Amino acid sequence: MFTKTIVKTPGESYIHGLTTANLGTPIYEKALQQHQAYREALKTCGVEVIVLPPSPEFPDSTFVEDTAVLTPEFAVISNPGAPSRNGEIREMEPVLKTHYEKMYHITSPGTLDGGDVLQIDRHFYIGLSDRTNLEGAEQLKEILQSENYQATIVPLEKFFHLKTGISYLGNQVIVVAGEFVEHPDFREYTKIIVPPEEEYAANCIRVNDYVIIPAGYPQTKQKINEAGYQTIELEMSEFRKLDGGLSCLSLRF
Ligand code: CIR
Repeated sequence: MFTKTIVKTPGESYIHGLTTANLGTPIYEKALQQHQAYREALKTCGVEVIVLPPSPEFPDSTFVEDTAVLTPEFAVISNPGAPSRNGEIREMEPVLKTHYEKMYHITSPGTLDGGDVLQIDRHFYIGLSDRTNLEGAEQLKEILQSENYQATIVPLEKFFHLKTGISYLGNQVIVVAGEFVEHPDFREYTKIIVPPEEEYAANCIRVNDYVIIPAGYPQTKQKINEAGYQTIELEMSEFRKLDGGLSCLSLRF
């Protein structure tokens, strides 16, 4: 059960953010509209939505998920692996301090993006990617274990972030695409398999009674509905252009 979320409005510099997607430059006005719809969807899920103002000096800072890992008991401030994004944590830390007494930090040479961290009940999975290195993953693993959580480090083959290809819906049900469909680390879970042509829909978020999914992925939507979840579909085109998925746009706690 989540009660709060943090989001950050994209600034005008958003269109200059990092990307590997080759889908063109985002249209700023449209990104703002899609962000507004995202906020409304979160409210429908019954959570408070804390909206932070844009940070023009950090084009990618609307992807707040990468700046922290949150649990009910403590927050871990990440150490984002992209140099142009690293300063985003300086703005997020004071915000999280107003909600958490206990804070940890990932420190250099360790790097870690929150998008590489998936929580499945008491077990965290930490992806090794271009953004999260082994040192950063091991720092997080140690913090989590000291707090009586389990942690497994998962080297990624192709996905950008761990959560680009996997989401947890609760009740031991995961949504998986690509390299995670047959991955031994996720063998024990019940899987909703996303077909290759709908791979972007593998990044979805369960928020209380709803699963928020990107619009335009009918097979995945149907499978999630058949598994017993209500869905809310959102247009995500302008975030997808910068490799961003639904989870990236919020911190949920
Ligand atoms: C970046 O390259 O960092 C951003 N353009 C996209 C970040 C997406 N975040 C996420 O998957 N958690």
